[in-house]
Amino acid sequence: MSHKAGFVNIIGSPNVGKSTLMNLLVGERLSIITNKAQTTRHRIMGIVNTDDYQIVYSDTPGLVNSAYALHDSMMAFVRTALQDADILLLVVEIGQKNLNHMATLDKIVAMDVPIIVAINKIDKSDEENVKKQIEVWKNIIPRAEVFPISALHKFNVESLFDRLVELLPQSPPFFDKEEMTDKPLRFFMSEIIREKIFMHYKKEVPYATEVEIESFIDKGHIVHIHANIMVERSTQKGILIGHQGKGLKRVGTEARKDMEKFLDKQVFLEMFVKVDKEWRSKASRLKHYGYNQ
Ligand SMILES: Nc1nc2c(ncn2[C@@H]2O[C@H](COP(=O)(O)OP(=O)(O)OP(=O)(O)O)[C@@H](O)[C@H]2O)c(=O)[nH]1
Ligand SMILES: [Mg+2]
Repeated sequence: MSHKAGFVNIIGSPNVGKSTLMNLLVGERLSIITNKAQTTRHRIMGIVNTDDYQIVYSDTPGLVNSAYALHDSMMAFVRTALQDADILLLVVEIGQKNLNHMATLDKIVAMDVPIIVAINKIDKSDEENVKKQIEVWKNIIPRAEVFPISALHKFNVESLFDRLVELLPQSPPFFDKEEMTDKPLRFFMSEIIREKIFMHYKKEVPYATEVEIESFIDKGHIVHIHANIMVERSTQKGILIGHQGKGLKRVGTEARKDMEKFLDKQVFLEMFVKVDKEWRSKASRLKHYGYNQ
């Protein structure tokens, strides 16, 4: 039998559960998840391999109307994901009657690859509403297949997965069959720290924060990680560190625990908070942090 492989690219509005769904489909905690919009900033690939097929999922940032250069980079990741999809997986949430970005919806409607709309968070609704919602999305994208799911409660995701495998085109694998992602370990370490900052800080602080792994040294039984947390202003630095350093300490403790789970090794984590003035609006800084493609 011939081999199947393809890119299943996950697109949608912010906070609808794209990352939750990708982690579930891949079976690993690759993407960070928080209850705040715009958590994901990169295109993150999660690869599922068997002898017969390879599915390359891409989690992408939620669709945004650009307010600063970082948003442009985030949307550039979405654009490439629209271009190279073999199957487009549009995630929406229950109650959502449209996409927050009409230009992207127009592009999706015009695509000639299979489109699946996953209506997520149906645990928050009832059967009647779910039926209505399916009709809403069938009207918006008539040729899409619609799957009501709950990524959080792992409901109906298996049938979605089976359908994706069916739709996968015949192709040799794109990546080595041992690979699970396109990103290096350092990337996941920085994302774990960012997740804790998104969880524990309000307003601008999470959005003004970037995390850079200065060094990652594997000493066998323990990994030494030195991370710089960059913020845009000194007031944000103060907020992040918190009274007597308690804020930063909490981030460090929680991040280290998650890193140890991810790496299955002991971790020694050192973090420093620094100011990188208006990094979100500067092309050169965004490039430095790995955003420009
Ligand atoms: N009730 C419910 N909540 C869910 C479900 N799936 C995800 N969530 C929650 O929705 C929030 C956003 O989830 P994410 O997976 O980070 O959403 P996202 O679409 O990746 O968000 P961005 O990266 O910001 O665009 C989190 O608090 C999740 O726990 C679901 O099936 N039901
Ligand atoms: Mg996400």
